Order: sequence, then C-alpha cells, then structure tokens
Amino acid sequence: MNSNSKITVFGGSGLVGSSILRELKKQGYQNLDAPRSKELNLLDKNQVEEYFKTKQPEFVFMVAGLVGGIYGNMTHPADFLYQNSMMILNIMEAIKNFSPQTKILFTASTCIYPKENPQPIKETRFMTGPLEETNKGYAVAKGLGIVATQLYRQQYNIQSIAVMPTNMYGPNDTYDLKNGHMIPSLIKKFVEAKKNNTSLTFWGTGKPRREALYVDDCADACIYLMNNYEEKELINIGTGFDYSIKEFIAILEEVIDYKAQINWDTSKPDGTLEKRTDITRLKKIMPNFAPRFFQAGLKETLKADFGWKN
Ligand code: GFB
Repeated sequence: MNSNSKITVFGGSGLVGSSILRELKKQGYQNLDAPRSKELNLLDKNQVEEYFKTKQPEFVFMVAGLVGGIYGNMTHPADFLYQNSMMILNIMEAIKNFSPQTKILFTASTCIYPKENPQPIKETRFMTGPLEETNKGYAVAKGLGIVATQLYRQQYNIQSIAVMPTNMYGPNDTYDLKNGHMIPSLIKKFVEAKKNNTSLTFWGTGKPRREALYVDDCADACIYLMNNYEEKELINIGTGFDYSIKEFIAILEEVIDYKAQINWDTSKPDGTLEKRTDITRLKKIMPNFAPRFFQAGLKETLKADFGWKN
C-alpha cells in the first residue's frame, strides 16, 4: 500500500475496524473508505457488486461480521453462521467478477480451531477435529471464509489472505454484558461494581485460559501483513501467553483497585479450556511484533472508554 492507495475497511465502526482506521491514518494513508452498514449492506449481493464495480478498491480489510461472546454465540448460532458466511462469499464473488486486482485481508478467529489442541495452537490445526459447541455457527462461517480466501486464490488468482485473531479488547468495544465478549465484560463489570460498591458475578468456573490481544496490536499486525504477506496459509495473531479467568480478575482487582466478593454463575459454560496461539509464523514475517501485556492494554482501555485518569 502507498499513501494514495484506495483502501476499504469493512466493519470500520467496530472494535477492530476502528482501530485499523486509526492506525492507517496515523501511518499516513489518505484514501480510505469505510462504508457503514446503512450505506452498504454486505448481506446484499447486489449492493456489494455495485460497490466493487464503482469503487475498485486496491486493498480491502474485511473485519465486518456478526460477533459476540460465548452467550451471544450460543443463543444465535444460525444468525452467526448465515451472516458471516454470506458477507465473505458476497465479497469474494464481487472481487472475482468486478475488481480482481483487489487484495483482501480477512479476519477469522481462533475459534475455528478444534475444541481440544496441543498448546500452543499452530495454524495447521485448522479442520483437524470437532469444534467447540458454543460457537460452532461462527466457527464454521469463519472457517468457510478462510477456505474461500484459499480457493478464490487457487482458481481465480485473487490476492487473499486470512488471519486468526485471538480474544481481543480495547477502545471502542460494545461492553454488551449479555452477548458481548469476555474481556470487555470483565472490565465493565469491575468499573460498575466499583462505582456502586457491589459484589461481582462472573460465568463458568474461572478455570479456562485465554489470551488477551490489545486491538491496536492486532491492527498493526493486519496492516503489516497486508503490506508484507502474500501466501495462502493462515496466520495466527495472538500473544503467545494466556491467563485463567481468575488471573484476569486478579489483574483487574489490582489495576482498578477494587476487591469485592466474587460469585460464579456456573449455569453459564466454560467453553474450550485453553486456546493459546502459536505465533511463530507471524513473528517470522513480522519480527517486531510485540503484543502488550494485559495490564498495559487495560490501562489504555480504561482511559479511552471510561475516562480513567491514573
Ligand atoms: O468464549 P470465550 O473465549 O470468550 O471465553 P468470549 C469466555 C470465558 O470466560 C468462558 C468466561 O469460560 C466464560 O464462562 N466468563 C466469565 C465470561 N465471565 C464472563 C462474562 O461476564 N462474559 C463472558 N462473555 N464470558 C468469544 C467466542 O467469546 O471469543 C467467539 O465465543 C470468538 O466466537 C471470541 O471466538 C474470540 O465470551 O469473549
């Protein structure tokens, strides 16, 4: 990409998309387009075709999607399957038919890997075993997207790459306590509990382990890969180190400076017990990739989204 390249970010108002846009602007890219879903419905094949016919973007970051946490995934599995599948298929077809010079980066997710894996999880684990039930719809749709990037490349020479970000957090999240992701929910619950001096309730047993990728570190990697990676093999974007949910809580207690009674709602599932990514492949392409620790990213997030001053 150069500073005048025509770059589109689908999903530009979301957590990852807004971070990619911030970072692109910071790096001097000027010709950016980020259509909102009201302007361009990615589920509508005709609208997607029209977009590629008229705009002919040179680079597309496809980070749009129906996303959610473990509960949102469990309760809307068909919606997650349908919407995420249709969006990427509409885009790949439109690129093939109307804008074959476009290079596309597609973000899948580490939930595409089987429920159980040797840790850390290498990219070669894709399609090697049964999926975690709680997010099967999302995982199948994202897996389909990865395969689409590979097959459109194979048959039509489309420049398409696929990346697998791990559990994320950072500025501009939704903080939806019911359907949203784990890390922003933990943060919001702590902020609210401190304000109201109440106890805290988390889900499951607290034993599962997860990585925590600060969204700007993910955006940096996506932009770097757009500029420096051309192969069909998927790439994990993780941190390589993880924490149990209980360890996340201990960090939050310290940083937010609030300790209270913790309750566990075990009617909610644990999900997969561990999913730490192997980031050897990413580090080989991007040797300077150095994702920040949760404590540091948490402080940034508290400042950006909760007016935290410390
Ligand atoms: O599913 P999960 O990787 O994250 O893990 P998202 C959530 C873990 O945190 C489970 C526990 O063990 C939950 O029981 N947990 C504890 C909580 N308290 C909470 C809470 O207040 N909210 C939530 N959400 N979890 C997604 C996947 O979910 O992770 C997506 O379901 C995607 O498909 C993404 O792969 C990376 O809940 O964030």
